[in-house]
Amino acid sequence: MLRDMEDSVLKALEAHPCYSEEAHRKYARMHVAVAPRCNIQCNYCNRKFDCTNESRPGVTSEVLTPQQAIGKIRYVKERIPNLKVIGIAGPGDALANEETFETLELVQKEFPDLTACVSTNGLVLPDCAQRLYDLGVRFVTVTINAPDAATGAKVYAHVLWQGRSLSGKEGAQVLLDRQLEGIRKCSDLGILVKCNIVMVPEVNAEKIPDLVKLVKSKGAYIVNVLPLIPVKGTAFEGMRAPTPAERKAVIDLCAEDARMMRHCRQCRADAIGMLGEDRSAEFEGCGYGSGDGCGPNEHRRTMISFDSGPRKVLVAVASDSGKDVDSGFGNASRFVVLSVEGDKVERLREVGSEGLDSDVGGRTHRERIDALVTLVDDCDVIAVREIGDMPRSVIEGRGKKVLVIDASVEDAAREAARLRPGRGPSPVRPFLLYYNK
Ligand code: CLF
Ligand code: SF4
Repeated sequence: MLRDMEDSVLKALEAHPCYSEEAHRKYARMHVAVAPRCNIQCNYCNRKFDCTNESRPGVTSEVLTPQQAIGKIRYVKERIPNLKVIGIAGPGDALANEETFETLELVQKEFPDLTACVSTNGLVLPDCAQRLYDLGVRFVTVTINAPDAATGAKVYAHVLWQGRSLSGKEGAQVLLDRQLEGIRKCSDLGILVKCNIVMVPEVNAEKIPDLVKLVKSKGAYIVNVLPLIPVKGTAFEGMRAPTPAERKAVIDLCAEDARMMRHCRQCRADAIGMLGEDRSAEFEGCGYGSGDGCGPNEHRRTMISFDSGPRKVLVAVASDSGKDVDSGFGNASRFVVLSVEGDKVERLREVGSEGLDSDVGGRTHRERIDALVTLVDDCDVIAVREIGDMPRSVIEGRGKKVLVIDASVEDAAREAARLRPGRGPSPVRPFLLYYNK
């Protein structure tokens, strides 16, 4: 494979701190957290944005807009001259957010000397591979945890696919097929694919050697086996992490079949610097979350105390009539999804829960709520007439906010947009004053 590689990719590979063991001692990478939404639910993920321990006046948890990301790269690049790679690794799935592509386009224009790197759960990768290639991306990480649907069903709670929330083997099979197709497409294009596997001892550990062979057969360049980090509030909170010896044994075994990464630091969605010495705190981001690897699993919080004016916010409004907020979350027959950008409010689609009811027959109430949230998982805020504690906690656990309101659909959306995750009551200082010289 190395022989067929474009010279420019080979050069970038030699300076990529994650793909090359030698490079990680010399070069730095920077993540820009521009991708808050996700299209699946992994059982080890809790995407809450605000860390109450970190909350203090003037500190707002915030993902960056593409423009903010560019300003931050400009600022960091001047101060970290060995910066070589810009990664988009969350806090949700990079490819489930249009902001990822906007950012890549801006990076390609302003920083052609930096290597762009993207991480994803792979669900929409087959549709995005060519677009990523055209935007100059030659390094893609796919987090893939199971070589078959039965194992996948234990790892993934839901997969949002073609407007439906799929669970169990059905969801896992769709995800697996798409991941493998995406790896193959990227590899055919000349993109170097790294596969991240989250090792969960009693769930997928025994399947990892098969999985490594499978992704290798689809063209993966390197594989990274990460230990589970059990996170409170997730289905896997009671699971144990593998011991270092268990993980090493699996990596050693898999090394017979594929190139294995051994120096991963499971860094944050806003990590900056060399892999072993994260300097993100120097650059105003602070916070910590529950990440378990780069990419979509890299969902650590980003606390930023600045803002840069209007950005698009997606709001789901519970409305049976389609006119007013007239329903609670759990019993809504439909949600109107709107985008709000400054004063502009636009209806995008309606999501009905009827199909969902029959899909989820026999599920527990909690599973039904999970499935409902997945249906509107691209939204930042959910507006309802009323809501119980459990649904609220599920929604907030996915990094969204809840607004209880009695108003028309459009007015509720406007009000909800003021609450979007990451938007604080009052910015400390305008972004540009900080990041531009
Ligand atoms: Fe970031 Fe991931 Fe690109 Fe690296 S991280 S998107 S490939 S630039 Fe690296 Fe961090 Fe491990 Fe990821 S140490 S978690 S492997
Ligand atoms: Fe999405 Fe990543 Fe969380 Fe999985 S771990 S649900 S892919 S953000």
